[in-house]
Amino acid sequence: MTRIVTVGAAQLGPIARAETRPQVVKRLLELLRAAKSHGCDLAVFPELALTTFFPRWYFERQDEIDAFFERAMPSAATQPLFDEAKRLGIGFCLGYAELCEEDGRTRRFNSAILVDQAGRIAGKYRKVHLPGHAGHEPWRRFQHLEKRYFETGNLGFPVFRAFGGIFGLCICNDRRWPETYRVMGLQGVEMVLLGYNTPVHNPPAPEHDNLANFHNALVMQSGAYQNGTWVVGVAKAGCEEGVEQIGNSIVVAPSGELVAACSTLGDELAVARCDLDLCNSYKNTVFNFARHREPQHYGLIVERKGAVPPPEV
Ligand code: CDT
Repeated sequence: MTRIVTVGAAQLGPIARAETRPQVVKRLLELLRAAKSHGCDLAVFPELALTTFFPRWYFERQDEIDAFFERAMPSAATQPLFDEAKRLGIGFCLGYAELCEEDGRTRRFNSAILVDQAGRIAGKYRKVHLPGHAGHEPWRRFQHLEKRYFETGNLGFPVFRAFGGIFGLCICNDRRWPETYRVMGLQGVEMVLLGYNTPVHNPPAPEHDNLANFHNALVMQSGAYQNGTWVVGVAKAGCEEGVEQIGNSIVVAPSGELVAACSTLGDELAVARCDLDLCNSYKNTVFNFARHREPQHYGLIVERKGAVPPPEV
């Protein structure tokens, strides 16, 4: 059997701080139309795709921070994207900063949505693994203040039925954690969509800098193979406000192989024709979880209050 989903990894080049939402949405619309003309069912945009990566700055004024957030989705600025996607009959995945009223208070999340070909929001995810720090660290060349500006996502790692298959979302740093893929893998995920903003330079560990692209591919290729799923990873790339960010947006098959990749650090589309049924070849054999996974033998100690912490090594 074949269940083909043609996907466009819609990489963005840098977004300047001064760039307005309408200017950014115009870029997204161009990529969306290019994706449609290449036969895509779905275009995947990066993390925080509507603004510059603002956690690189320390802001004290809440109104300055909140200017980067969307209060509704669609928002007035993103409505043209929804309208055009519906008109073209193409879906999309979009990362954005979400401000909402929930549990009687204002909350802020680093979020992503999956929109189907009819323009309906088919799924939403809020980033769980927030990297960086919460306090100003002036010794850094640039900040990474996700822990200051966002709350930890409270939706788990759900999967969604869309595009004739089972889809999951995660965001940037989530891709480095095996749990991300495994939690979705245990729910039968067939395609994981994710966007990222990854600086080449990691101030606390500069010795990793020359491995940034290697680690990017490594985590997505292993996550795909070990869970028998497609993975589509899409960058906001290039030199944004003086900070170099990696590109290397890729589409990974359930075999772990790369089937499409971007080659620039600018706005670029990489297209792959993905057969969701290829997942079965892995999910029904090597990674048949029901037959071969042995969680009861992993010696897993569930964290509990009062448990003795492991010795420091
Ligand atoms: N946006 C985001 O999550 N970026 C982080 C940078 C951490 S530094 C290694 C990432 O994991 O790519």
